[in-house]
Amino acid sequence: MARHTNDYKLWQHDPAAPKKAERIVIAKVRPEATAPRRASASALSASARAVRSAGVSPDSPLTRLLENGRVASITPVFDVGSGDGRQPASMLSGAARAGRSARRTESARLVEIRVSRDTSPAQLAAHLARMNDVEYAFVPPVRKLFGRRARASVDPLASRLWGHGAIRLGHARAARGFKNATGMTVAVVDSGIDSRHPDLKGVIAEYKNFLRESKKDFVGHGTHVAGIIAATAGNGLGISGVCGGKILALKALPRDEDEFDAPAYYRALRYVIGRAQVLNLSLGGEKDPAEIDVLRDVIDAGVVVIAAMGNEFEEGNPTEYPAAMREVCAVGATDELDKRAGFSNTGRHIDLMAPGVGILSTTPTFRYDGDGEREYDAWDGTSMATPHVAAAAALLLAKSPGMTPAQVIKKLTSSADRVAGAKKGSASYGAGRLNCQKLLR
Ligand SMILES: [Ca+2]
Repeated sequence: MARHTNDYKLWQHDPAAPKKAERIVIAKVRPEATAPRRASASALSASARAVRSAGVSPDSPLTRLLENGRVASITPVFDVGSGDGRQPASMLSGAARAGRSARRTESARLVEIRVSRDTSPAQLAAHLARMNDVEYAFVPPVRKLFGRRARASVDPLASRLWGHGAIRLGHARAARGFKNATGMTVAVVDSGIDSRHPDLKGVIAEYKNFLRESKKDFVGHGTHVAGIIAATAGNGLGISGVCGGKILALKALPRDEDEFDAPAYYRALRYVIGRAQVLNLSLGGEKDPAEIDVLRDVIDAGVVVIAAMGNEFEEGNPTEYPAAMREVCAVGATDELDKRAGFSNTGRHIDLMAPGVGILSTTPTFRYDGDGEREYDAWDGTSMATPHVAAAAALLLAKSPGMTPAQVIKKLTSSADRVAGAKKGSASYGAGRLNCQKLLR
Protein backbone atom coordinates (compact mmCIF):
# COMPACT_ATOMS: atom_id res chain seq x y z
CA MET A 1 0.00 0.00 0.00
CA ALA A 2 1.80 3.07 -1.17
CA ARG A 3 -1.04 5.28 -2.40
CA HIS A 4 -1.63 8.62 -0.80
CA THR A 5 -4.99 8.69 0.95
CA ASN A 6 -7.24 11.54 1.97
CA ASP A 7 -9.33 9.42 4.27
CA TYR A 8 -9.73 11.71 7.26
CA LYS A 9 -11.07 8.96 9.47
CA LEU A 10 -7.37 8.60 10.10
CA TRP A 11 -7.43 11.74 12.18
CA GLN A 12 -9.83 10.59 14.85
CA HIS A 13 -9.00 11.82 18.28
CA ASP A 14 -7.16 9.40 20.53
CA PRO A 15 -9.07 8.59 23.74
CA ALA A 16 -5.84 8.55 25.79
CA ALA A 17 -3.48 11.49 25.41
CA PRO A 18 -0.04 10.27 24.34
CA LYS A 19 2.86 10.60 26.77
CA LYS A 20 5.38 13.36 26.13
CA ALA A 21 7.82 10.91 24.52
CA GLU A 22 5.07 9.82 22.11
CA ARG A 23 4.28 13.28 20.68
CA ILE A 24 6.66 12.86 17.76
CA VAL A 25 6.85 10.67 14.69
CA ILE A 26 10.13 9.62 13.11
CA ALA A 27 10.08 9.12 9.33
CA LYS A 28 12.68 8.13 6.78
CA VAL A 29 12.17 9.91 3.48
CA ARG A 30 13.09 8.28 0.19
CA PRO A 31 16.12 9.74 -1.63
CA GLU A 32 13.98 10.78 -4.62
CA ALA A 33 11.82 12.80 -2.21
CA THR A 34 14.75 14.90 -1.07
CA ALA A 35 15.40 16.79 -4.33
CA PRO A 36 13.14 19.76 -5.02
CA ARG A 37 11.57 19.36 -8.43
CA ARG A 38 10.34 22.92 -9.01
CA ALA A 39 10.28 26.51 -7.79
CA SER A 40 12.99 28.75 -6.42
CA ALA A 41 13.15 29.33 -2.66
CA SER A 42 11.47 32.75 -2.93
CA ALA A 43 8.44 31.26 -4.68
CA LEU A 44 7.88 28.72 -1.92
CA SER A 45 5.41 29.00 0.95
CA ALA A 46 6.75 29.07 4.51
CA SER A 47 5.74 25.41 4.96
CA ALA A 48 7.46 24.41 1.75
CA ARG A 49 10.64 26.18 2.85
CA ALA A 50 10.44 24.39 6.21
CA VAL A 51 10.22 20.93 4.66
CA ARG A 52 12.92 21.79 2.14
CA SER A 53 15.27 22.73 4.98
CA ALA A 54 14.55 19.27 6.37
CA GLY A 55 15.81 17.80 3.11
CA VAL A 56 12.34 17.05 1.75
CA SER A 57 10.99 18.24 -1.58
CA PRO A 58 8.41 21.07 -1.29
CA ASP A 59 6.32 19.00 -3.75
CA SER A 60 6.01 16.28 -1.16
CA PRO A 61 2.65 15.55 0.51
CA LEU A 62 4.55 16.26 3.75
CA THR A 63 4.22 19.96 2.92
CA ARG A 64 0.43 19.64 2.90
CA LEU A 65 0.51 18.20 6.43
CA LEU A 66 2.23 21.36 7.63
CA GLU A 67 -0.18 23.56 5.71
CA ASN A 68 -3.29 21.88 7.12
CA GLY A 69 -1.96 22.08 10.68
CA ARG A 70 -1.70 18.33 11.39
CA VAL A 71 2.01 18.74 11.94
CA ALA A 72 3.75 21.46 13.96
CA SER A 73 7.23 21.07 12.47
CA ILE A 74 9.41 18.86 10.29
CA THR A 75 13.13 18.90 10.99
CA PRO A 76 16.03 16.62 10.08
CA VAL A 77 17.23 14.44 12.97
CA PHE A 78 20.84 15.03 11.94
CA ASP A 79 22.33 18.35 11.04
CA VAL A 80 24.08 17.00 7.96
CA GLY A 81 27.33 18.80 7.36
CA SER A 82 27.95 19.55 11.03
CA GLY A 83 30.29 17.61 13.27
CA ASP A 84 27.62 14.97 13.90
CA GLY A 85 28.50 12.95 10.87
CA ARG A 86 32.17 13.65 10.61
CA GLN A 87 34.25 11.22 8.67
CA PRO A 88 36.14 8.76 10.78
CA ALA A 89 38.60 7.83 8.02
CA SER A 90 41.67 8.18 10.22
CA MET A 91 40.28 5.72 12.75
CA LEU A 92 39.24 3.05 10.29
CA SER A 93 41.17 -0.04 9.44
CA GLY A 94 41.42 -0.88 5.75
CA ALA A 95 38.92 -3.69 6.12
CA ALA A 96 36.38 -1.51 7.86
CA ARG A 97 36.79 1.18 5.22
CA ALA A 98 36.26 -1.29 2.42
CA GLY A 99 33.11 -2.57 4.12
CA ARG A 100 31.59 0.88 4.23
CA SER A 101 28.79 1.24 1.72
CA ALA A 102 26.11 3.65 0.59
CA ARG A 103 24.27 2.53 3.72
CA ARG A 104 26.45 4.95 5.67
CA THR A 105 24.09 7.81 4.81
CA GLU A 106 20.85 5.99 5.56
CA SER A 107 20.36 7.77 8.86
CA ALA A 108 20.79 11.18 7.19
CA ARG A 109 17.31 10.74 5.70
CA LEU A 110 15.57 10.62 9.09
CA VAL A 111 13.19 13.47 9.91
CA GLU A 112 11.51 14.33 13.19
CA ILE A 113 7.87 15.34 12.84
CA ARG A 114 6.32 17.19 15.79
CA VAL A 115 2.63 16.38 15.89
CA SER A 116 0.01 19.07 16.50
CA ARG A 117 -1.95 18.80 19.73
CA ASP A 118 -5.22 17.53 18.23
CA THR A 119 -3.57 14.95 15.96
CA SER A 120 -2.93 11.35 16.98
CA PRO A 121 0.79 10.52 16.52
CA ALA A 122 0.02 6.83 15.87
CA GLN A 123 -2.54 7.70 13.18
CA LEU A 124 -0.23 10.26 11.62
CA ALA A 125 2.57 7.66 11.51
CA ALA A 126 0.25 5.16 9.79
CA HIS A 127 -0.76 7.85 7.28
CA LEU A 128 2.85 8.84 6.57
CA ALA A 129 3.92 5.23 6.14
CA ARG A 130 1.54 4.96 3.18
CA MET A 131 3.07 7.92 1.34
CA ASN A 132 5.26 7.27 -1.69
CA ASP A 133 7.91 9.65 -0.39
CA VAL A 134 8.28 7.85 2.94
CA GLU A 135 10.19 4.62 3.54
CA TYR A 136 8.92 4.17 7.08
CA ALA A 137 7.25 6.21 9.82
CA PHE A 138 6.55 5.33 13.44
CA VAL A 139 6.16 6.68 16.96
CA PRO A 140 9.58 5.91 18.48
CA PRO A 141 9.58 3.43 21.38
CA VAL A 142 11.36 4.51 24.56
CA ARG A 143 14.78 3.22 25.59
CA LYS A 144 15.15 2.19 29.21
CA LEU A 145 18.24 1.41 31.26
CA PHE A 146 18.94 -2.19 32.22
CA GLY A 147 20.59 -1.83 35.61
CA ARG A 148 19.23 -1.16 39.05
CA ARG A 149 20.52 -0.67 42.53
CA ALA A 150 20.58 -3.85 44.59
CA ARG A 151 18.40 -2.34 47.33
CA ALA A 152 19.55 -4.67 50.11
CA SER A 153 23.27 -3.94 49.80
CA VAL A 154 24.60 -3.09 53.28
CA ASP A 155 28.35 -3.44 52.80
CA PRO A 156 29.09 -2.89 49.14
CA LEU A 157 32.88 -3.06 49.42
CA ALA A 158 32.64 -6.62 50.80
CA SER A 159 31.45 -7.91 47.48
CA ARG A 160 34.71 -6.72 45.84
CA LEU A 161 35.34 -7.10 42.15
CA TRP A 162 34.47 -10.77 41.78
CA GLY A 163 33.70 -10.10 38.12
CA HIS A 164 37.38 -9.48 37.33
CA GLY A 165 38.23 -12.97 38.59
CA ALA A 166 35.39 -14.56 36.66
CA ILE A 167 36.55 -13.09 33.35
CA ARG A 168 40.21 -14.03 34.11
CA LEU A 169 41.32 -10.41 33.96
CA GLY A 170 44.27 -10.93 36.33
CA HIS A 171 45.60 -13.77 34.19
CA ALA A 172 45.20 -11.65 31.07
CA ARG A 173 47.03 -8.71 32.66
CA ALA A 174 49.87 -10.97 33.88
CA ALA A 175 50.47 -12.41 30.41
CA ARG A 176 53.48 -11.27 28.40
CA GLY A 177 52.62 -8.60 25.84
CA PHE A 178 49.50 -7.40 27.69
CA LYS A 179 48.56 -3.90 26.60
CA ASN A 180 46.18 -1.62 28.51
CA ALA A 181 43.55 0.15 26.39
CA THR A 182 44.96 3.59 27.24
CA GLY A 183 44.66 4.77 23.63
CA MET A 184 41.08 3.51 23.26
CA THR A 185 37.80 5.34 23.83
CA VAL A 186 34.58 3.61 24.85
CA ALA A 187 31.39 5.63 24.28
CA VAL A 188 28.73 5.34 26.98
CA VAL A 189 25.30 6.54 25.81
CA ASP A 190 23.46 6.60 29.12
CA SER A 191 22.04 8.76 31.92
CA GLY A 192 25.19 10.90 32.17
CA ILE A 193 28.24 10.43 34.39
CA ASP A 194 29.44 12.09 37.60
CA SER A 195 32.59 13.51 36.03
CA ARG A 196 33.76 14.75 39.45
CA HIS A 197 33.94 11.25 40.91
CA PRO A 198 37.50 10.83 42.25
CA ASP A 199 37.82 7.40 40.59
CA LEU A 200 36.72 8.76 37.19
CA LYS A 201 38.85 11.90 37.19
CA GLY A 202 40.93 12.09 34.02
CA VAL A 203 39.02 9.19 32.47
CA ILE A 204 36.41 11.18 30.54
CA ALA A 205 37.65 12.18 27.08
CA GLU A 206 34.58 14.29 26.33
CA TYR A 207 31.21 14.89 27.99
CA LYS A 208 28.22 15.85 25.86
CA ASN A 209 24.64 16.30 27.00
CA PHE A 210 22.01 15.69 24.29
CA LEU A 211 19.04 16.51 26.55
CA ARG A 212 17.52 19.79 27.64
CA GLU A 213 17.83 18.82 31.33
CA SER A 214 20.95 19.28 33.47
CA LYS A 215 24.06 17.32 32.43
CA LYS A 216 24.21 15.64 35.87
CA ASP A 217 23.65 11.89 36.24
CA PHE A 218 20.54 11.86 38.42
CA VAL A 219 20.04 8.12 37.93
CA GLY A 220 23.58 6.94 38.75
CA HIS A 221 23.37 4.35 35.96
CA GLY A 222 25.90 5.92 33.59
CA THR A 223 28.35 6.57 36.43
CA HIS A 224 28.13 2.89 37.43
CA VAL A 225 28.64 1.65 33.85
CA ALA A 226 31.62 4.00 33.29
CA GLY A 227 33.37 2.77 36.46
CA ILE A 228 33.14 -0.87 35.34
CA ILE A 229 34.86 0.07 32.09
CA ALA A 230 37.49 2.54 33.18
CA ALA A 231 37.67 3.52 36.88
CA THR A 232 41.27 4.52 37.60
CA ALA A 233 43.50 1.63 38.68
CA GLY A 234 46.24 2.04 41.30
CA ASN A 235 45.20 5.45 42.63
CA GLY A 236 44.51 4.18 46.13
CA LEU A 237 40.77 4.74 45.72
CA GLY A 238 37.82 2.39 45.44
CA ILE A 239 37.85 0.16 42.42
CA SER A 240 39.51 -0.26 39.02
CA GLY A 241 37.89 -0.59 35.61
CA VAL A 242 38.46 -3.49 33.23
CA CYS A 243 40.40 -1.74 30.47
CA GLY A 244 42.11 1.52 31.49
CA GLY A 245 40.65 3.33 28.46
CA LYS A 246 38.92 6.68 28.11
CA ILE A 247 35.17 7.31 28.23
CA LEU A 248 33.14 9.35 25.73
CA ALA A 249 30.24 10.28 28.00
CA LEU A 250 27.02 10.99 26.08
CA LYS A 251 23.97 11.83 28.16
CA ALA A 252 20.82 10.88 26.23
CA LEU A 253 18.62 9.03 28.74
CA PRO A 254 16.53 11.29 30.99
CA ARG A 255 15.86 10.93 34.70
CA ASP A 256 12.22 10.11 33.93
CA GLU A 257 11.54 7.42 31.30
CA ASP A 258 8.42 9.31 30.16
CA GLU A 259 10.69 12.14 29.01
CA PHE A 260 12.62 9.88 26.60
CA ASP A 261 13.68 11.95 23.58
CA ALA A 262 14.24 9.63 20.59
CA PRO A 263 15.95 12.14 18.24
CA ALA A 264 18.35 13.16 21.03
CA TYR A 265 19.14 9.47 21.54
CA TYR A 266 19.80 8.93 17.80
CA ARG A 267 22.07 12.00 17.75
CA ALA A 268 24.07 10.62 20.67
CA LEU A 269 24.50 7.27 18.90
CA ARG A 270 25.72 8.86 15.69
CA TYR A 271 28.02 11.25 17.58
CA VAL A 272 30.19 8.22 18.37
CA ILE A 273 31.38 7.99 14.74
CA GLY A 274 34.99 9.09 14.55
CA ARG A 275 35.22 9.60 18.31
CA ALA A 276 35.24 6.13 19.90
CA GLN A 277 36.13 2.58 18.91
CA VAL A 278 33.52 0.84 21.10
CA LEU A 279 29.94 1.83 22.02
CA ASN A 280 28.39 0.53 25.25
CA LEU A 281 24.58 0.43 25.30
CA SER A 282 23.35 -0.78 28.70
CA LEU A 283 19.78 -0.15 27.62
CA GLY A 284 17.07 -1.28 25.27
CA GLY A 285 13.41 -1.51 24.39
CA GLU A 286 11.07 -2.37 21.55
CA LYS A 287 12.28 -2.60 17.96
CA ASP A 288 13.05 0.81 16.44
CA PRO A 289 13.86 0.97 12.70
CA ALA A 290 15.56 4.37 12.97
CA GLU A 291 17.84 3.10 15.74
CA ILE A 292 18.75 0.18 13.46
CA ASP A 293 19.66 2.55 10.60
CA VAL A 294 21.70 4.83 12.86
CA LEU A 295 23.55 1.93 14.48
CA ARG A 296 24.31 0.36 11.08
CA ASP A 297 25.96 3.65 10.11
CA VAL A 298 27.92 3.58 13.38
CA ILE A 299 29.03 -0.02 12.82
CA ASP A 300 29.89 0.63 9.15
CA ALA A 301 32.16 3.39 10.45
CA GLY A 302 34.14 0.74 12.38
CA VAL A 303 32.63 1.02 15.88
CA VAL A 304 32.00 -2.17 17.90
CA VAL A 305 28.53 -1.96 19.47
CA ILE A 306 27.83 -3.95 22.66
CA ALA A 307 24.27 -4.00 24.10
CA ALA A 308 22.42 -5.51 27.06
CA MET A 309 19.97 -8.42 26.68
CA GLY A 310 17.54 -6.92 29.21
CA ASN A 311 16.37 -7.83 32.72
CA GLU A 312 12.79 -9.01 32.12
CA PHE A 313 13.23 -12.76 31.94
CA GLU A 314 10.61 -13.22 34.63
CA GLU A 315 8.28 -10.66 33.03
CA GLY A 316 7.76 -12.41 29.72
CA ASN A 317 11.35 -12.42 28.43
CA PRO A 318 10.79 -9.86 25.62
CA THR A 319 13.23 -9.50 22.72
CA GLU A 320 15.06 -6.22 23.36
CA TYR A 321 16.63 -3.90 20.80
CA PRO A 322 19.31 -2.96 19.91
CA ALA A 323 20.67 -6.23 21.43
CA ALA A 324 18.60 -8.21 18.91
CA MET A 325 20.31 -6.54 15.91
CA ARG A 326 22.48 -9.13 14.17
CA GLU A 327 25.49 -6.76 13.95
CA VAL A 328 25.35 -5.88 17.67
CA CYS A 329 27.03 -7.97 20.38
CA ALA A 330 24.27 -8.99 22.85
CA VAL A 331 25.32 -9.62 26.47
CA GLY A 332 23.53 -11.53 29.23
CA ALA A 333 24.38 -11.58 32.96
CA THR A 334 25.93 -14.38 35.03
CA ASP A 335 26.37 -14.68 38.80
CA GLU A 336 29.39 -15.80 40.85
CA LEU A 337 28.64 -19.46 40.07
CA ASP A 338 28.71 -18.78 36.31
CA LYS A 339 24.96 -19.34 36.17
CA ARG A 340 22.59 -17.11 34.24
CA ALA A 341 21.12 -14.46 36.54
CA GLY A 342 17.39 -15.08 37.03
CA PHE A 343 16.49 -11.71 35.50
CA SER A 344 18.71 -12.02 32.40
CA ASN A 345 16.74 -12.32 29.15
CA THR A 346 17.38 -15.23 26.81
CA GLY A 347 17.03 -15.56 23.06
CA ARG A 348 18.74 -16.87 19.92
CA HIS A 349 20.43 -13.50 19.37
CA ILE A 350 22.52 -13.66 22.56
CA ASP A 351 26.28 -13.59 21.90
CA LEU A 352 27.85 -14.14 25.31
CA MET A 353 27.60 -13.64 29.09
CA ALA A 354 29.52 -11.53 31.61
CA PRO A 355 29.24 -10.88 35.37
CA GLY A 356 26.07 -8.91 36.22
CA VAL A 357 25.07 -9.64 39.82
CA GLY A 358 26.39 -7.67 42.81
CA ILE A 359 28.80 -5.66 40.65
CA LEU A 360 30.64 -3.02 42.64
CA SER A 361 31.29 0.24 40.80
CA THR A 362 31.28 4.01 41.03
CA THR A 363 28.10 5.96 41.86
CA PRO A 364 27.52 9.73 41.99
CA THR A 365 29.08 11.70 44.82
CA PHE A 366 25.89 13.79 45.04
CA ARG A 367 22.30 12.84 45.90
CA TYR A 368 20.76 10.68 43.13
CA ASP A 369 17.84 8.30 42.59
CA GLY A 370 16.27 9.30 45.88
CA ASP A 371 18.63 7.73 48.39
CA GLY A 372 21.29 5.97 46.29
CA GLU A 373 24.51 4.91 48.05
CA ARG A 374 27.11 7.56 47.20
CA GLU A 375 30.56 7.00 45.66
CA TYR A 376 30.42 3.18 45.35
CA ASP A 377 27.69 0.56 45.34
CA ALA A 378 26.93 -2.95 44.07
CA TRP A 379 24.29 -3.18 41.35
CA ASP A 380 22.59 -5.96 39.38
CA GLY A 381 21.71 -6.03 35.70
CA THR A 382 22.64 -6.97 32.16
CA SER A 383 23.61 -3.26 32.17
CA MET A 384 26.51 -4.23 34.43
CA ALA A 385 27.50 -7.27 32.31
CA THR A 386 27.63 -5.25 29.08
CA PRO A 387 30.47 -2.87 30.10
CA HIS A 388 32.68 -5.86 31.04
CA VAL A 389 32.42 -6.96 27.39
CA ALA A 390 32.76 -3.41 25.99
CA ALA A 391 35.97 -2.94 27.98
CA ALA A 392 37.26 -6.35 26.83
CA ALA A 393 36.59 -5.29 23.22
CA ALA A 394 38.71 -2.16 23.86
CA LEU A 395 41.55 -4.35 25.22
CA LEU A 396 41.36 -6.54 22.10
CA LEU A 397 41.47 -3.48 19.81
CA ALA A 398 44.44 -2.10 21.77
CA LYS A 399 46.25 -5.34 20.96
CA SER A 400 44.98 -5.71 17.36
CA PRO A 401 43.91 -2.25 16.12
CA GLY A 402 42.87 -3.30 12.60
CA MET A 403 40.00 -5.59 13.56
CA THR A 404 36.50 -4.91 12.21
CA PRO A 405 33.46 -4.94 14.51
CA ALA A 406 32.41 -8.35 13.16
CA GLN A 407 35.89 -9.77 13.80
CA VAL A 408 35.94 -8.40 17.36
CA ILE A 409 32.55 -9.97 18.17
CA LYS A 410 33.62 -13.29 16.64
CA LYS A 411 36.76 -13.32 18.80
CA LEU A 412 34.78 -12.42 21.94
CA THR A 413 32.46 -15.38 21.40
CA SER A 414 35.01 -17.91 20.17
CA SER A 415 37.19 -17.33 23.25
CA ALA A 416 34.32 -17.45 25.79
CA ASP A 417 34.12 -20.24 28.40
CA ARG A 418 31.31 -22.68 27.78
CA VAL A 419 29.91 -22.41 31.29
CA ALA A 420 26.86 -24.44 32.28
CA GLY A 421 27.18 -26.43 29.08
CA ALA A 422 26.88 -23.35 26.87
CA LYS A 423 27.45 -24.03 23.23
CA LYS A 424 27.16 -22.03 20.05
CA GLY A 425 23.54 -21.13 19.57
CA SER A 426 22.49 -21.54 23.22
CA ALA A 427 19.59 -19.18 23.83
CA SER A 428 20.47 -18.90 27.54
CA TYR A 429 24.24 -18.44 27.50
CA GLY A 430 25.19 -17.75 23.89
CA ALA A 431 28.83 -18.77 23.41
CA GLY A 432 29.44 -18.69 27.19
CA ARG A 433 31.07 -16.37 29.72
CA LEU A 434 33.68 -13.77 28.70
CA ASN A 435 37.29 -14.91 29.20
CA CYS A 436 39.86 -12.10 28.75
CA GLN A 437 42.85 -14.42 29.12
CA LYS A 438 41.78 -16.49 26.08
CA LEU A 439 40.53 -13.39 24.25
CA LEU A 440 43.94 -11.68 24.41
CA ARG A 441 46.14 -14.74 24.04
CA1 LIG B 1 40.61 3.29 41.73
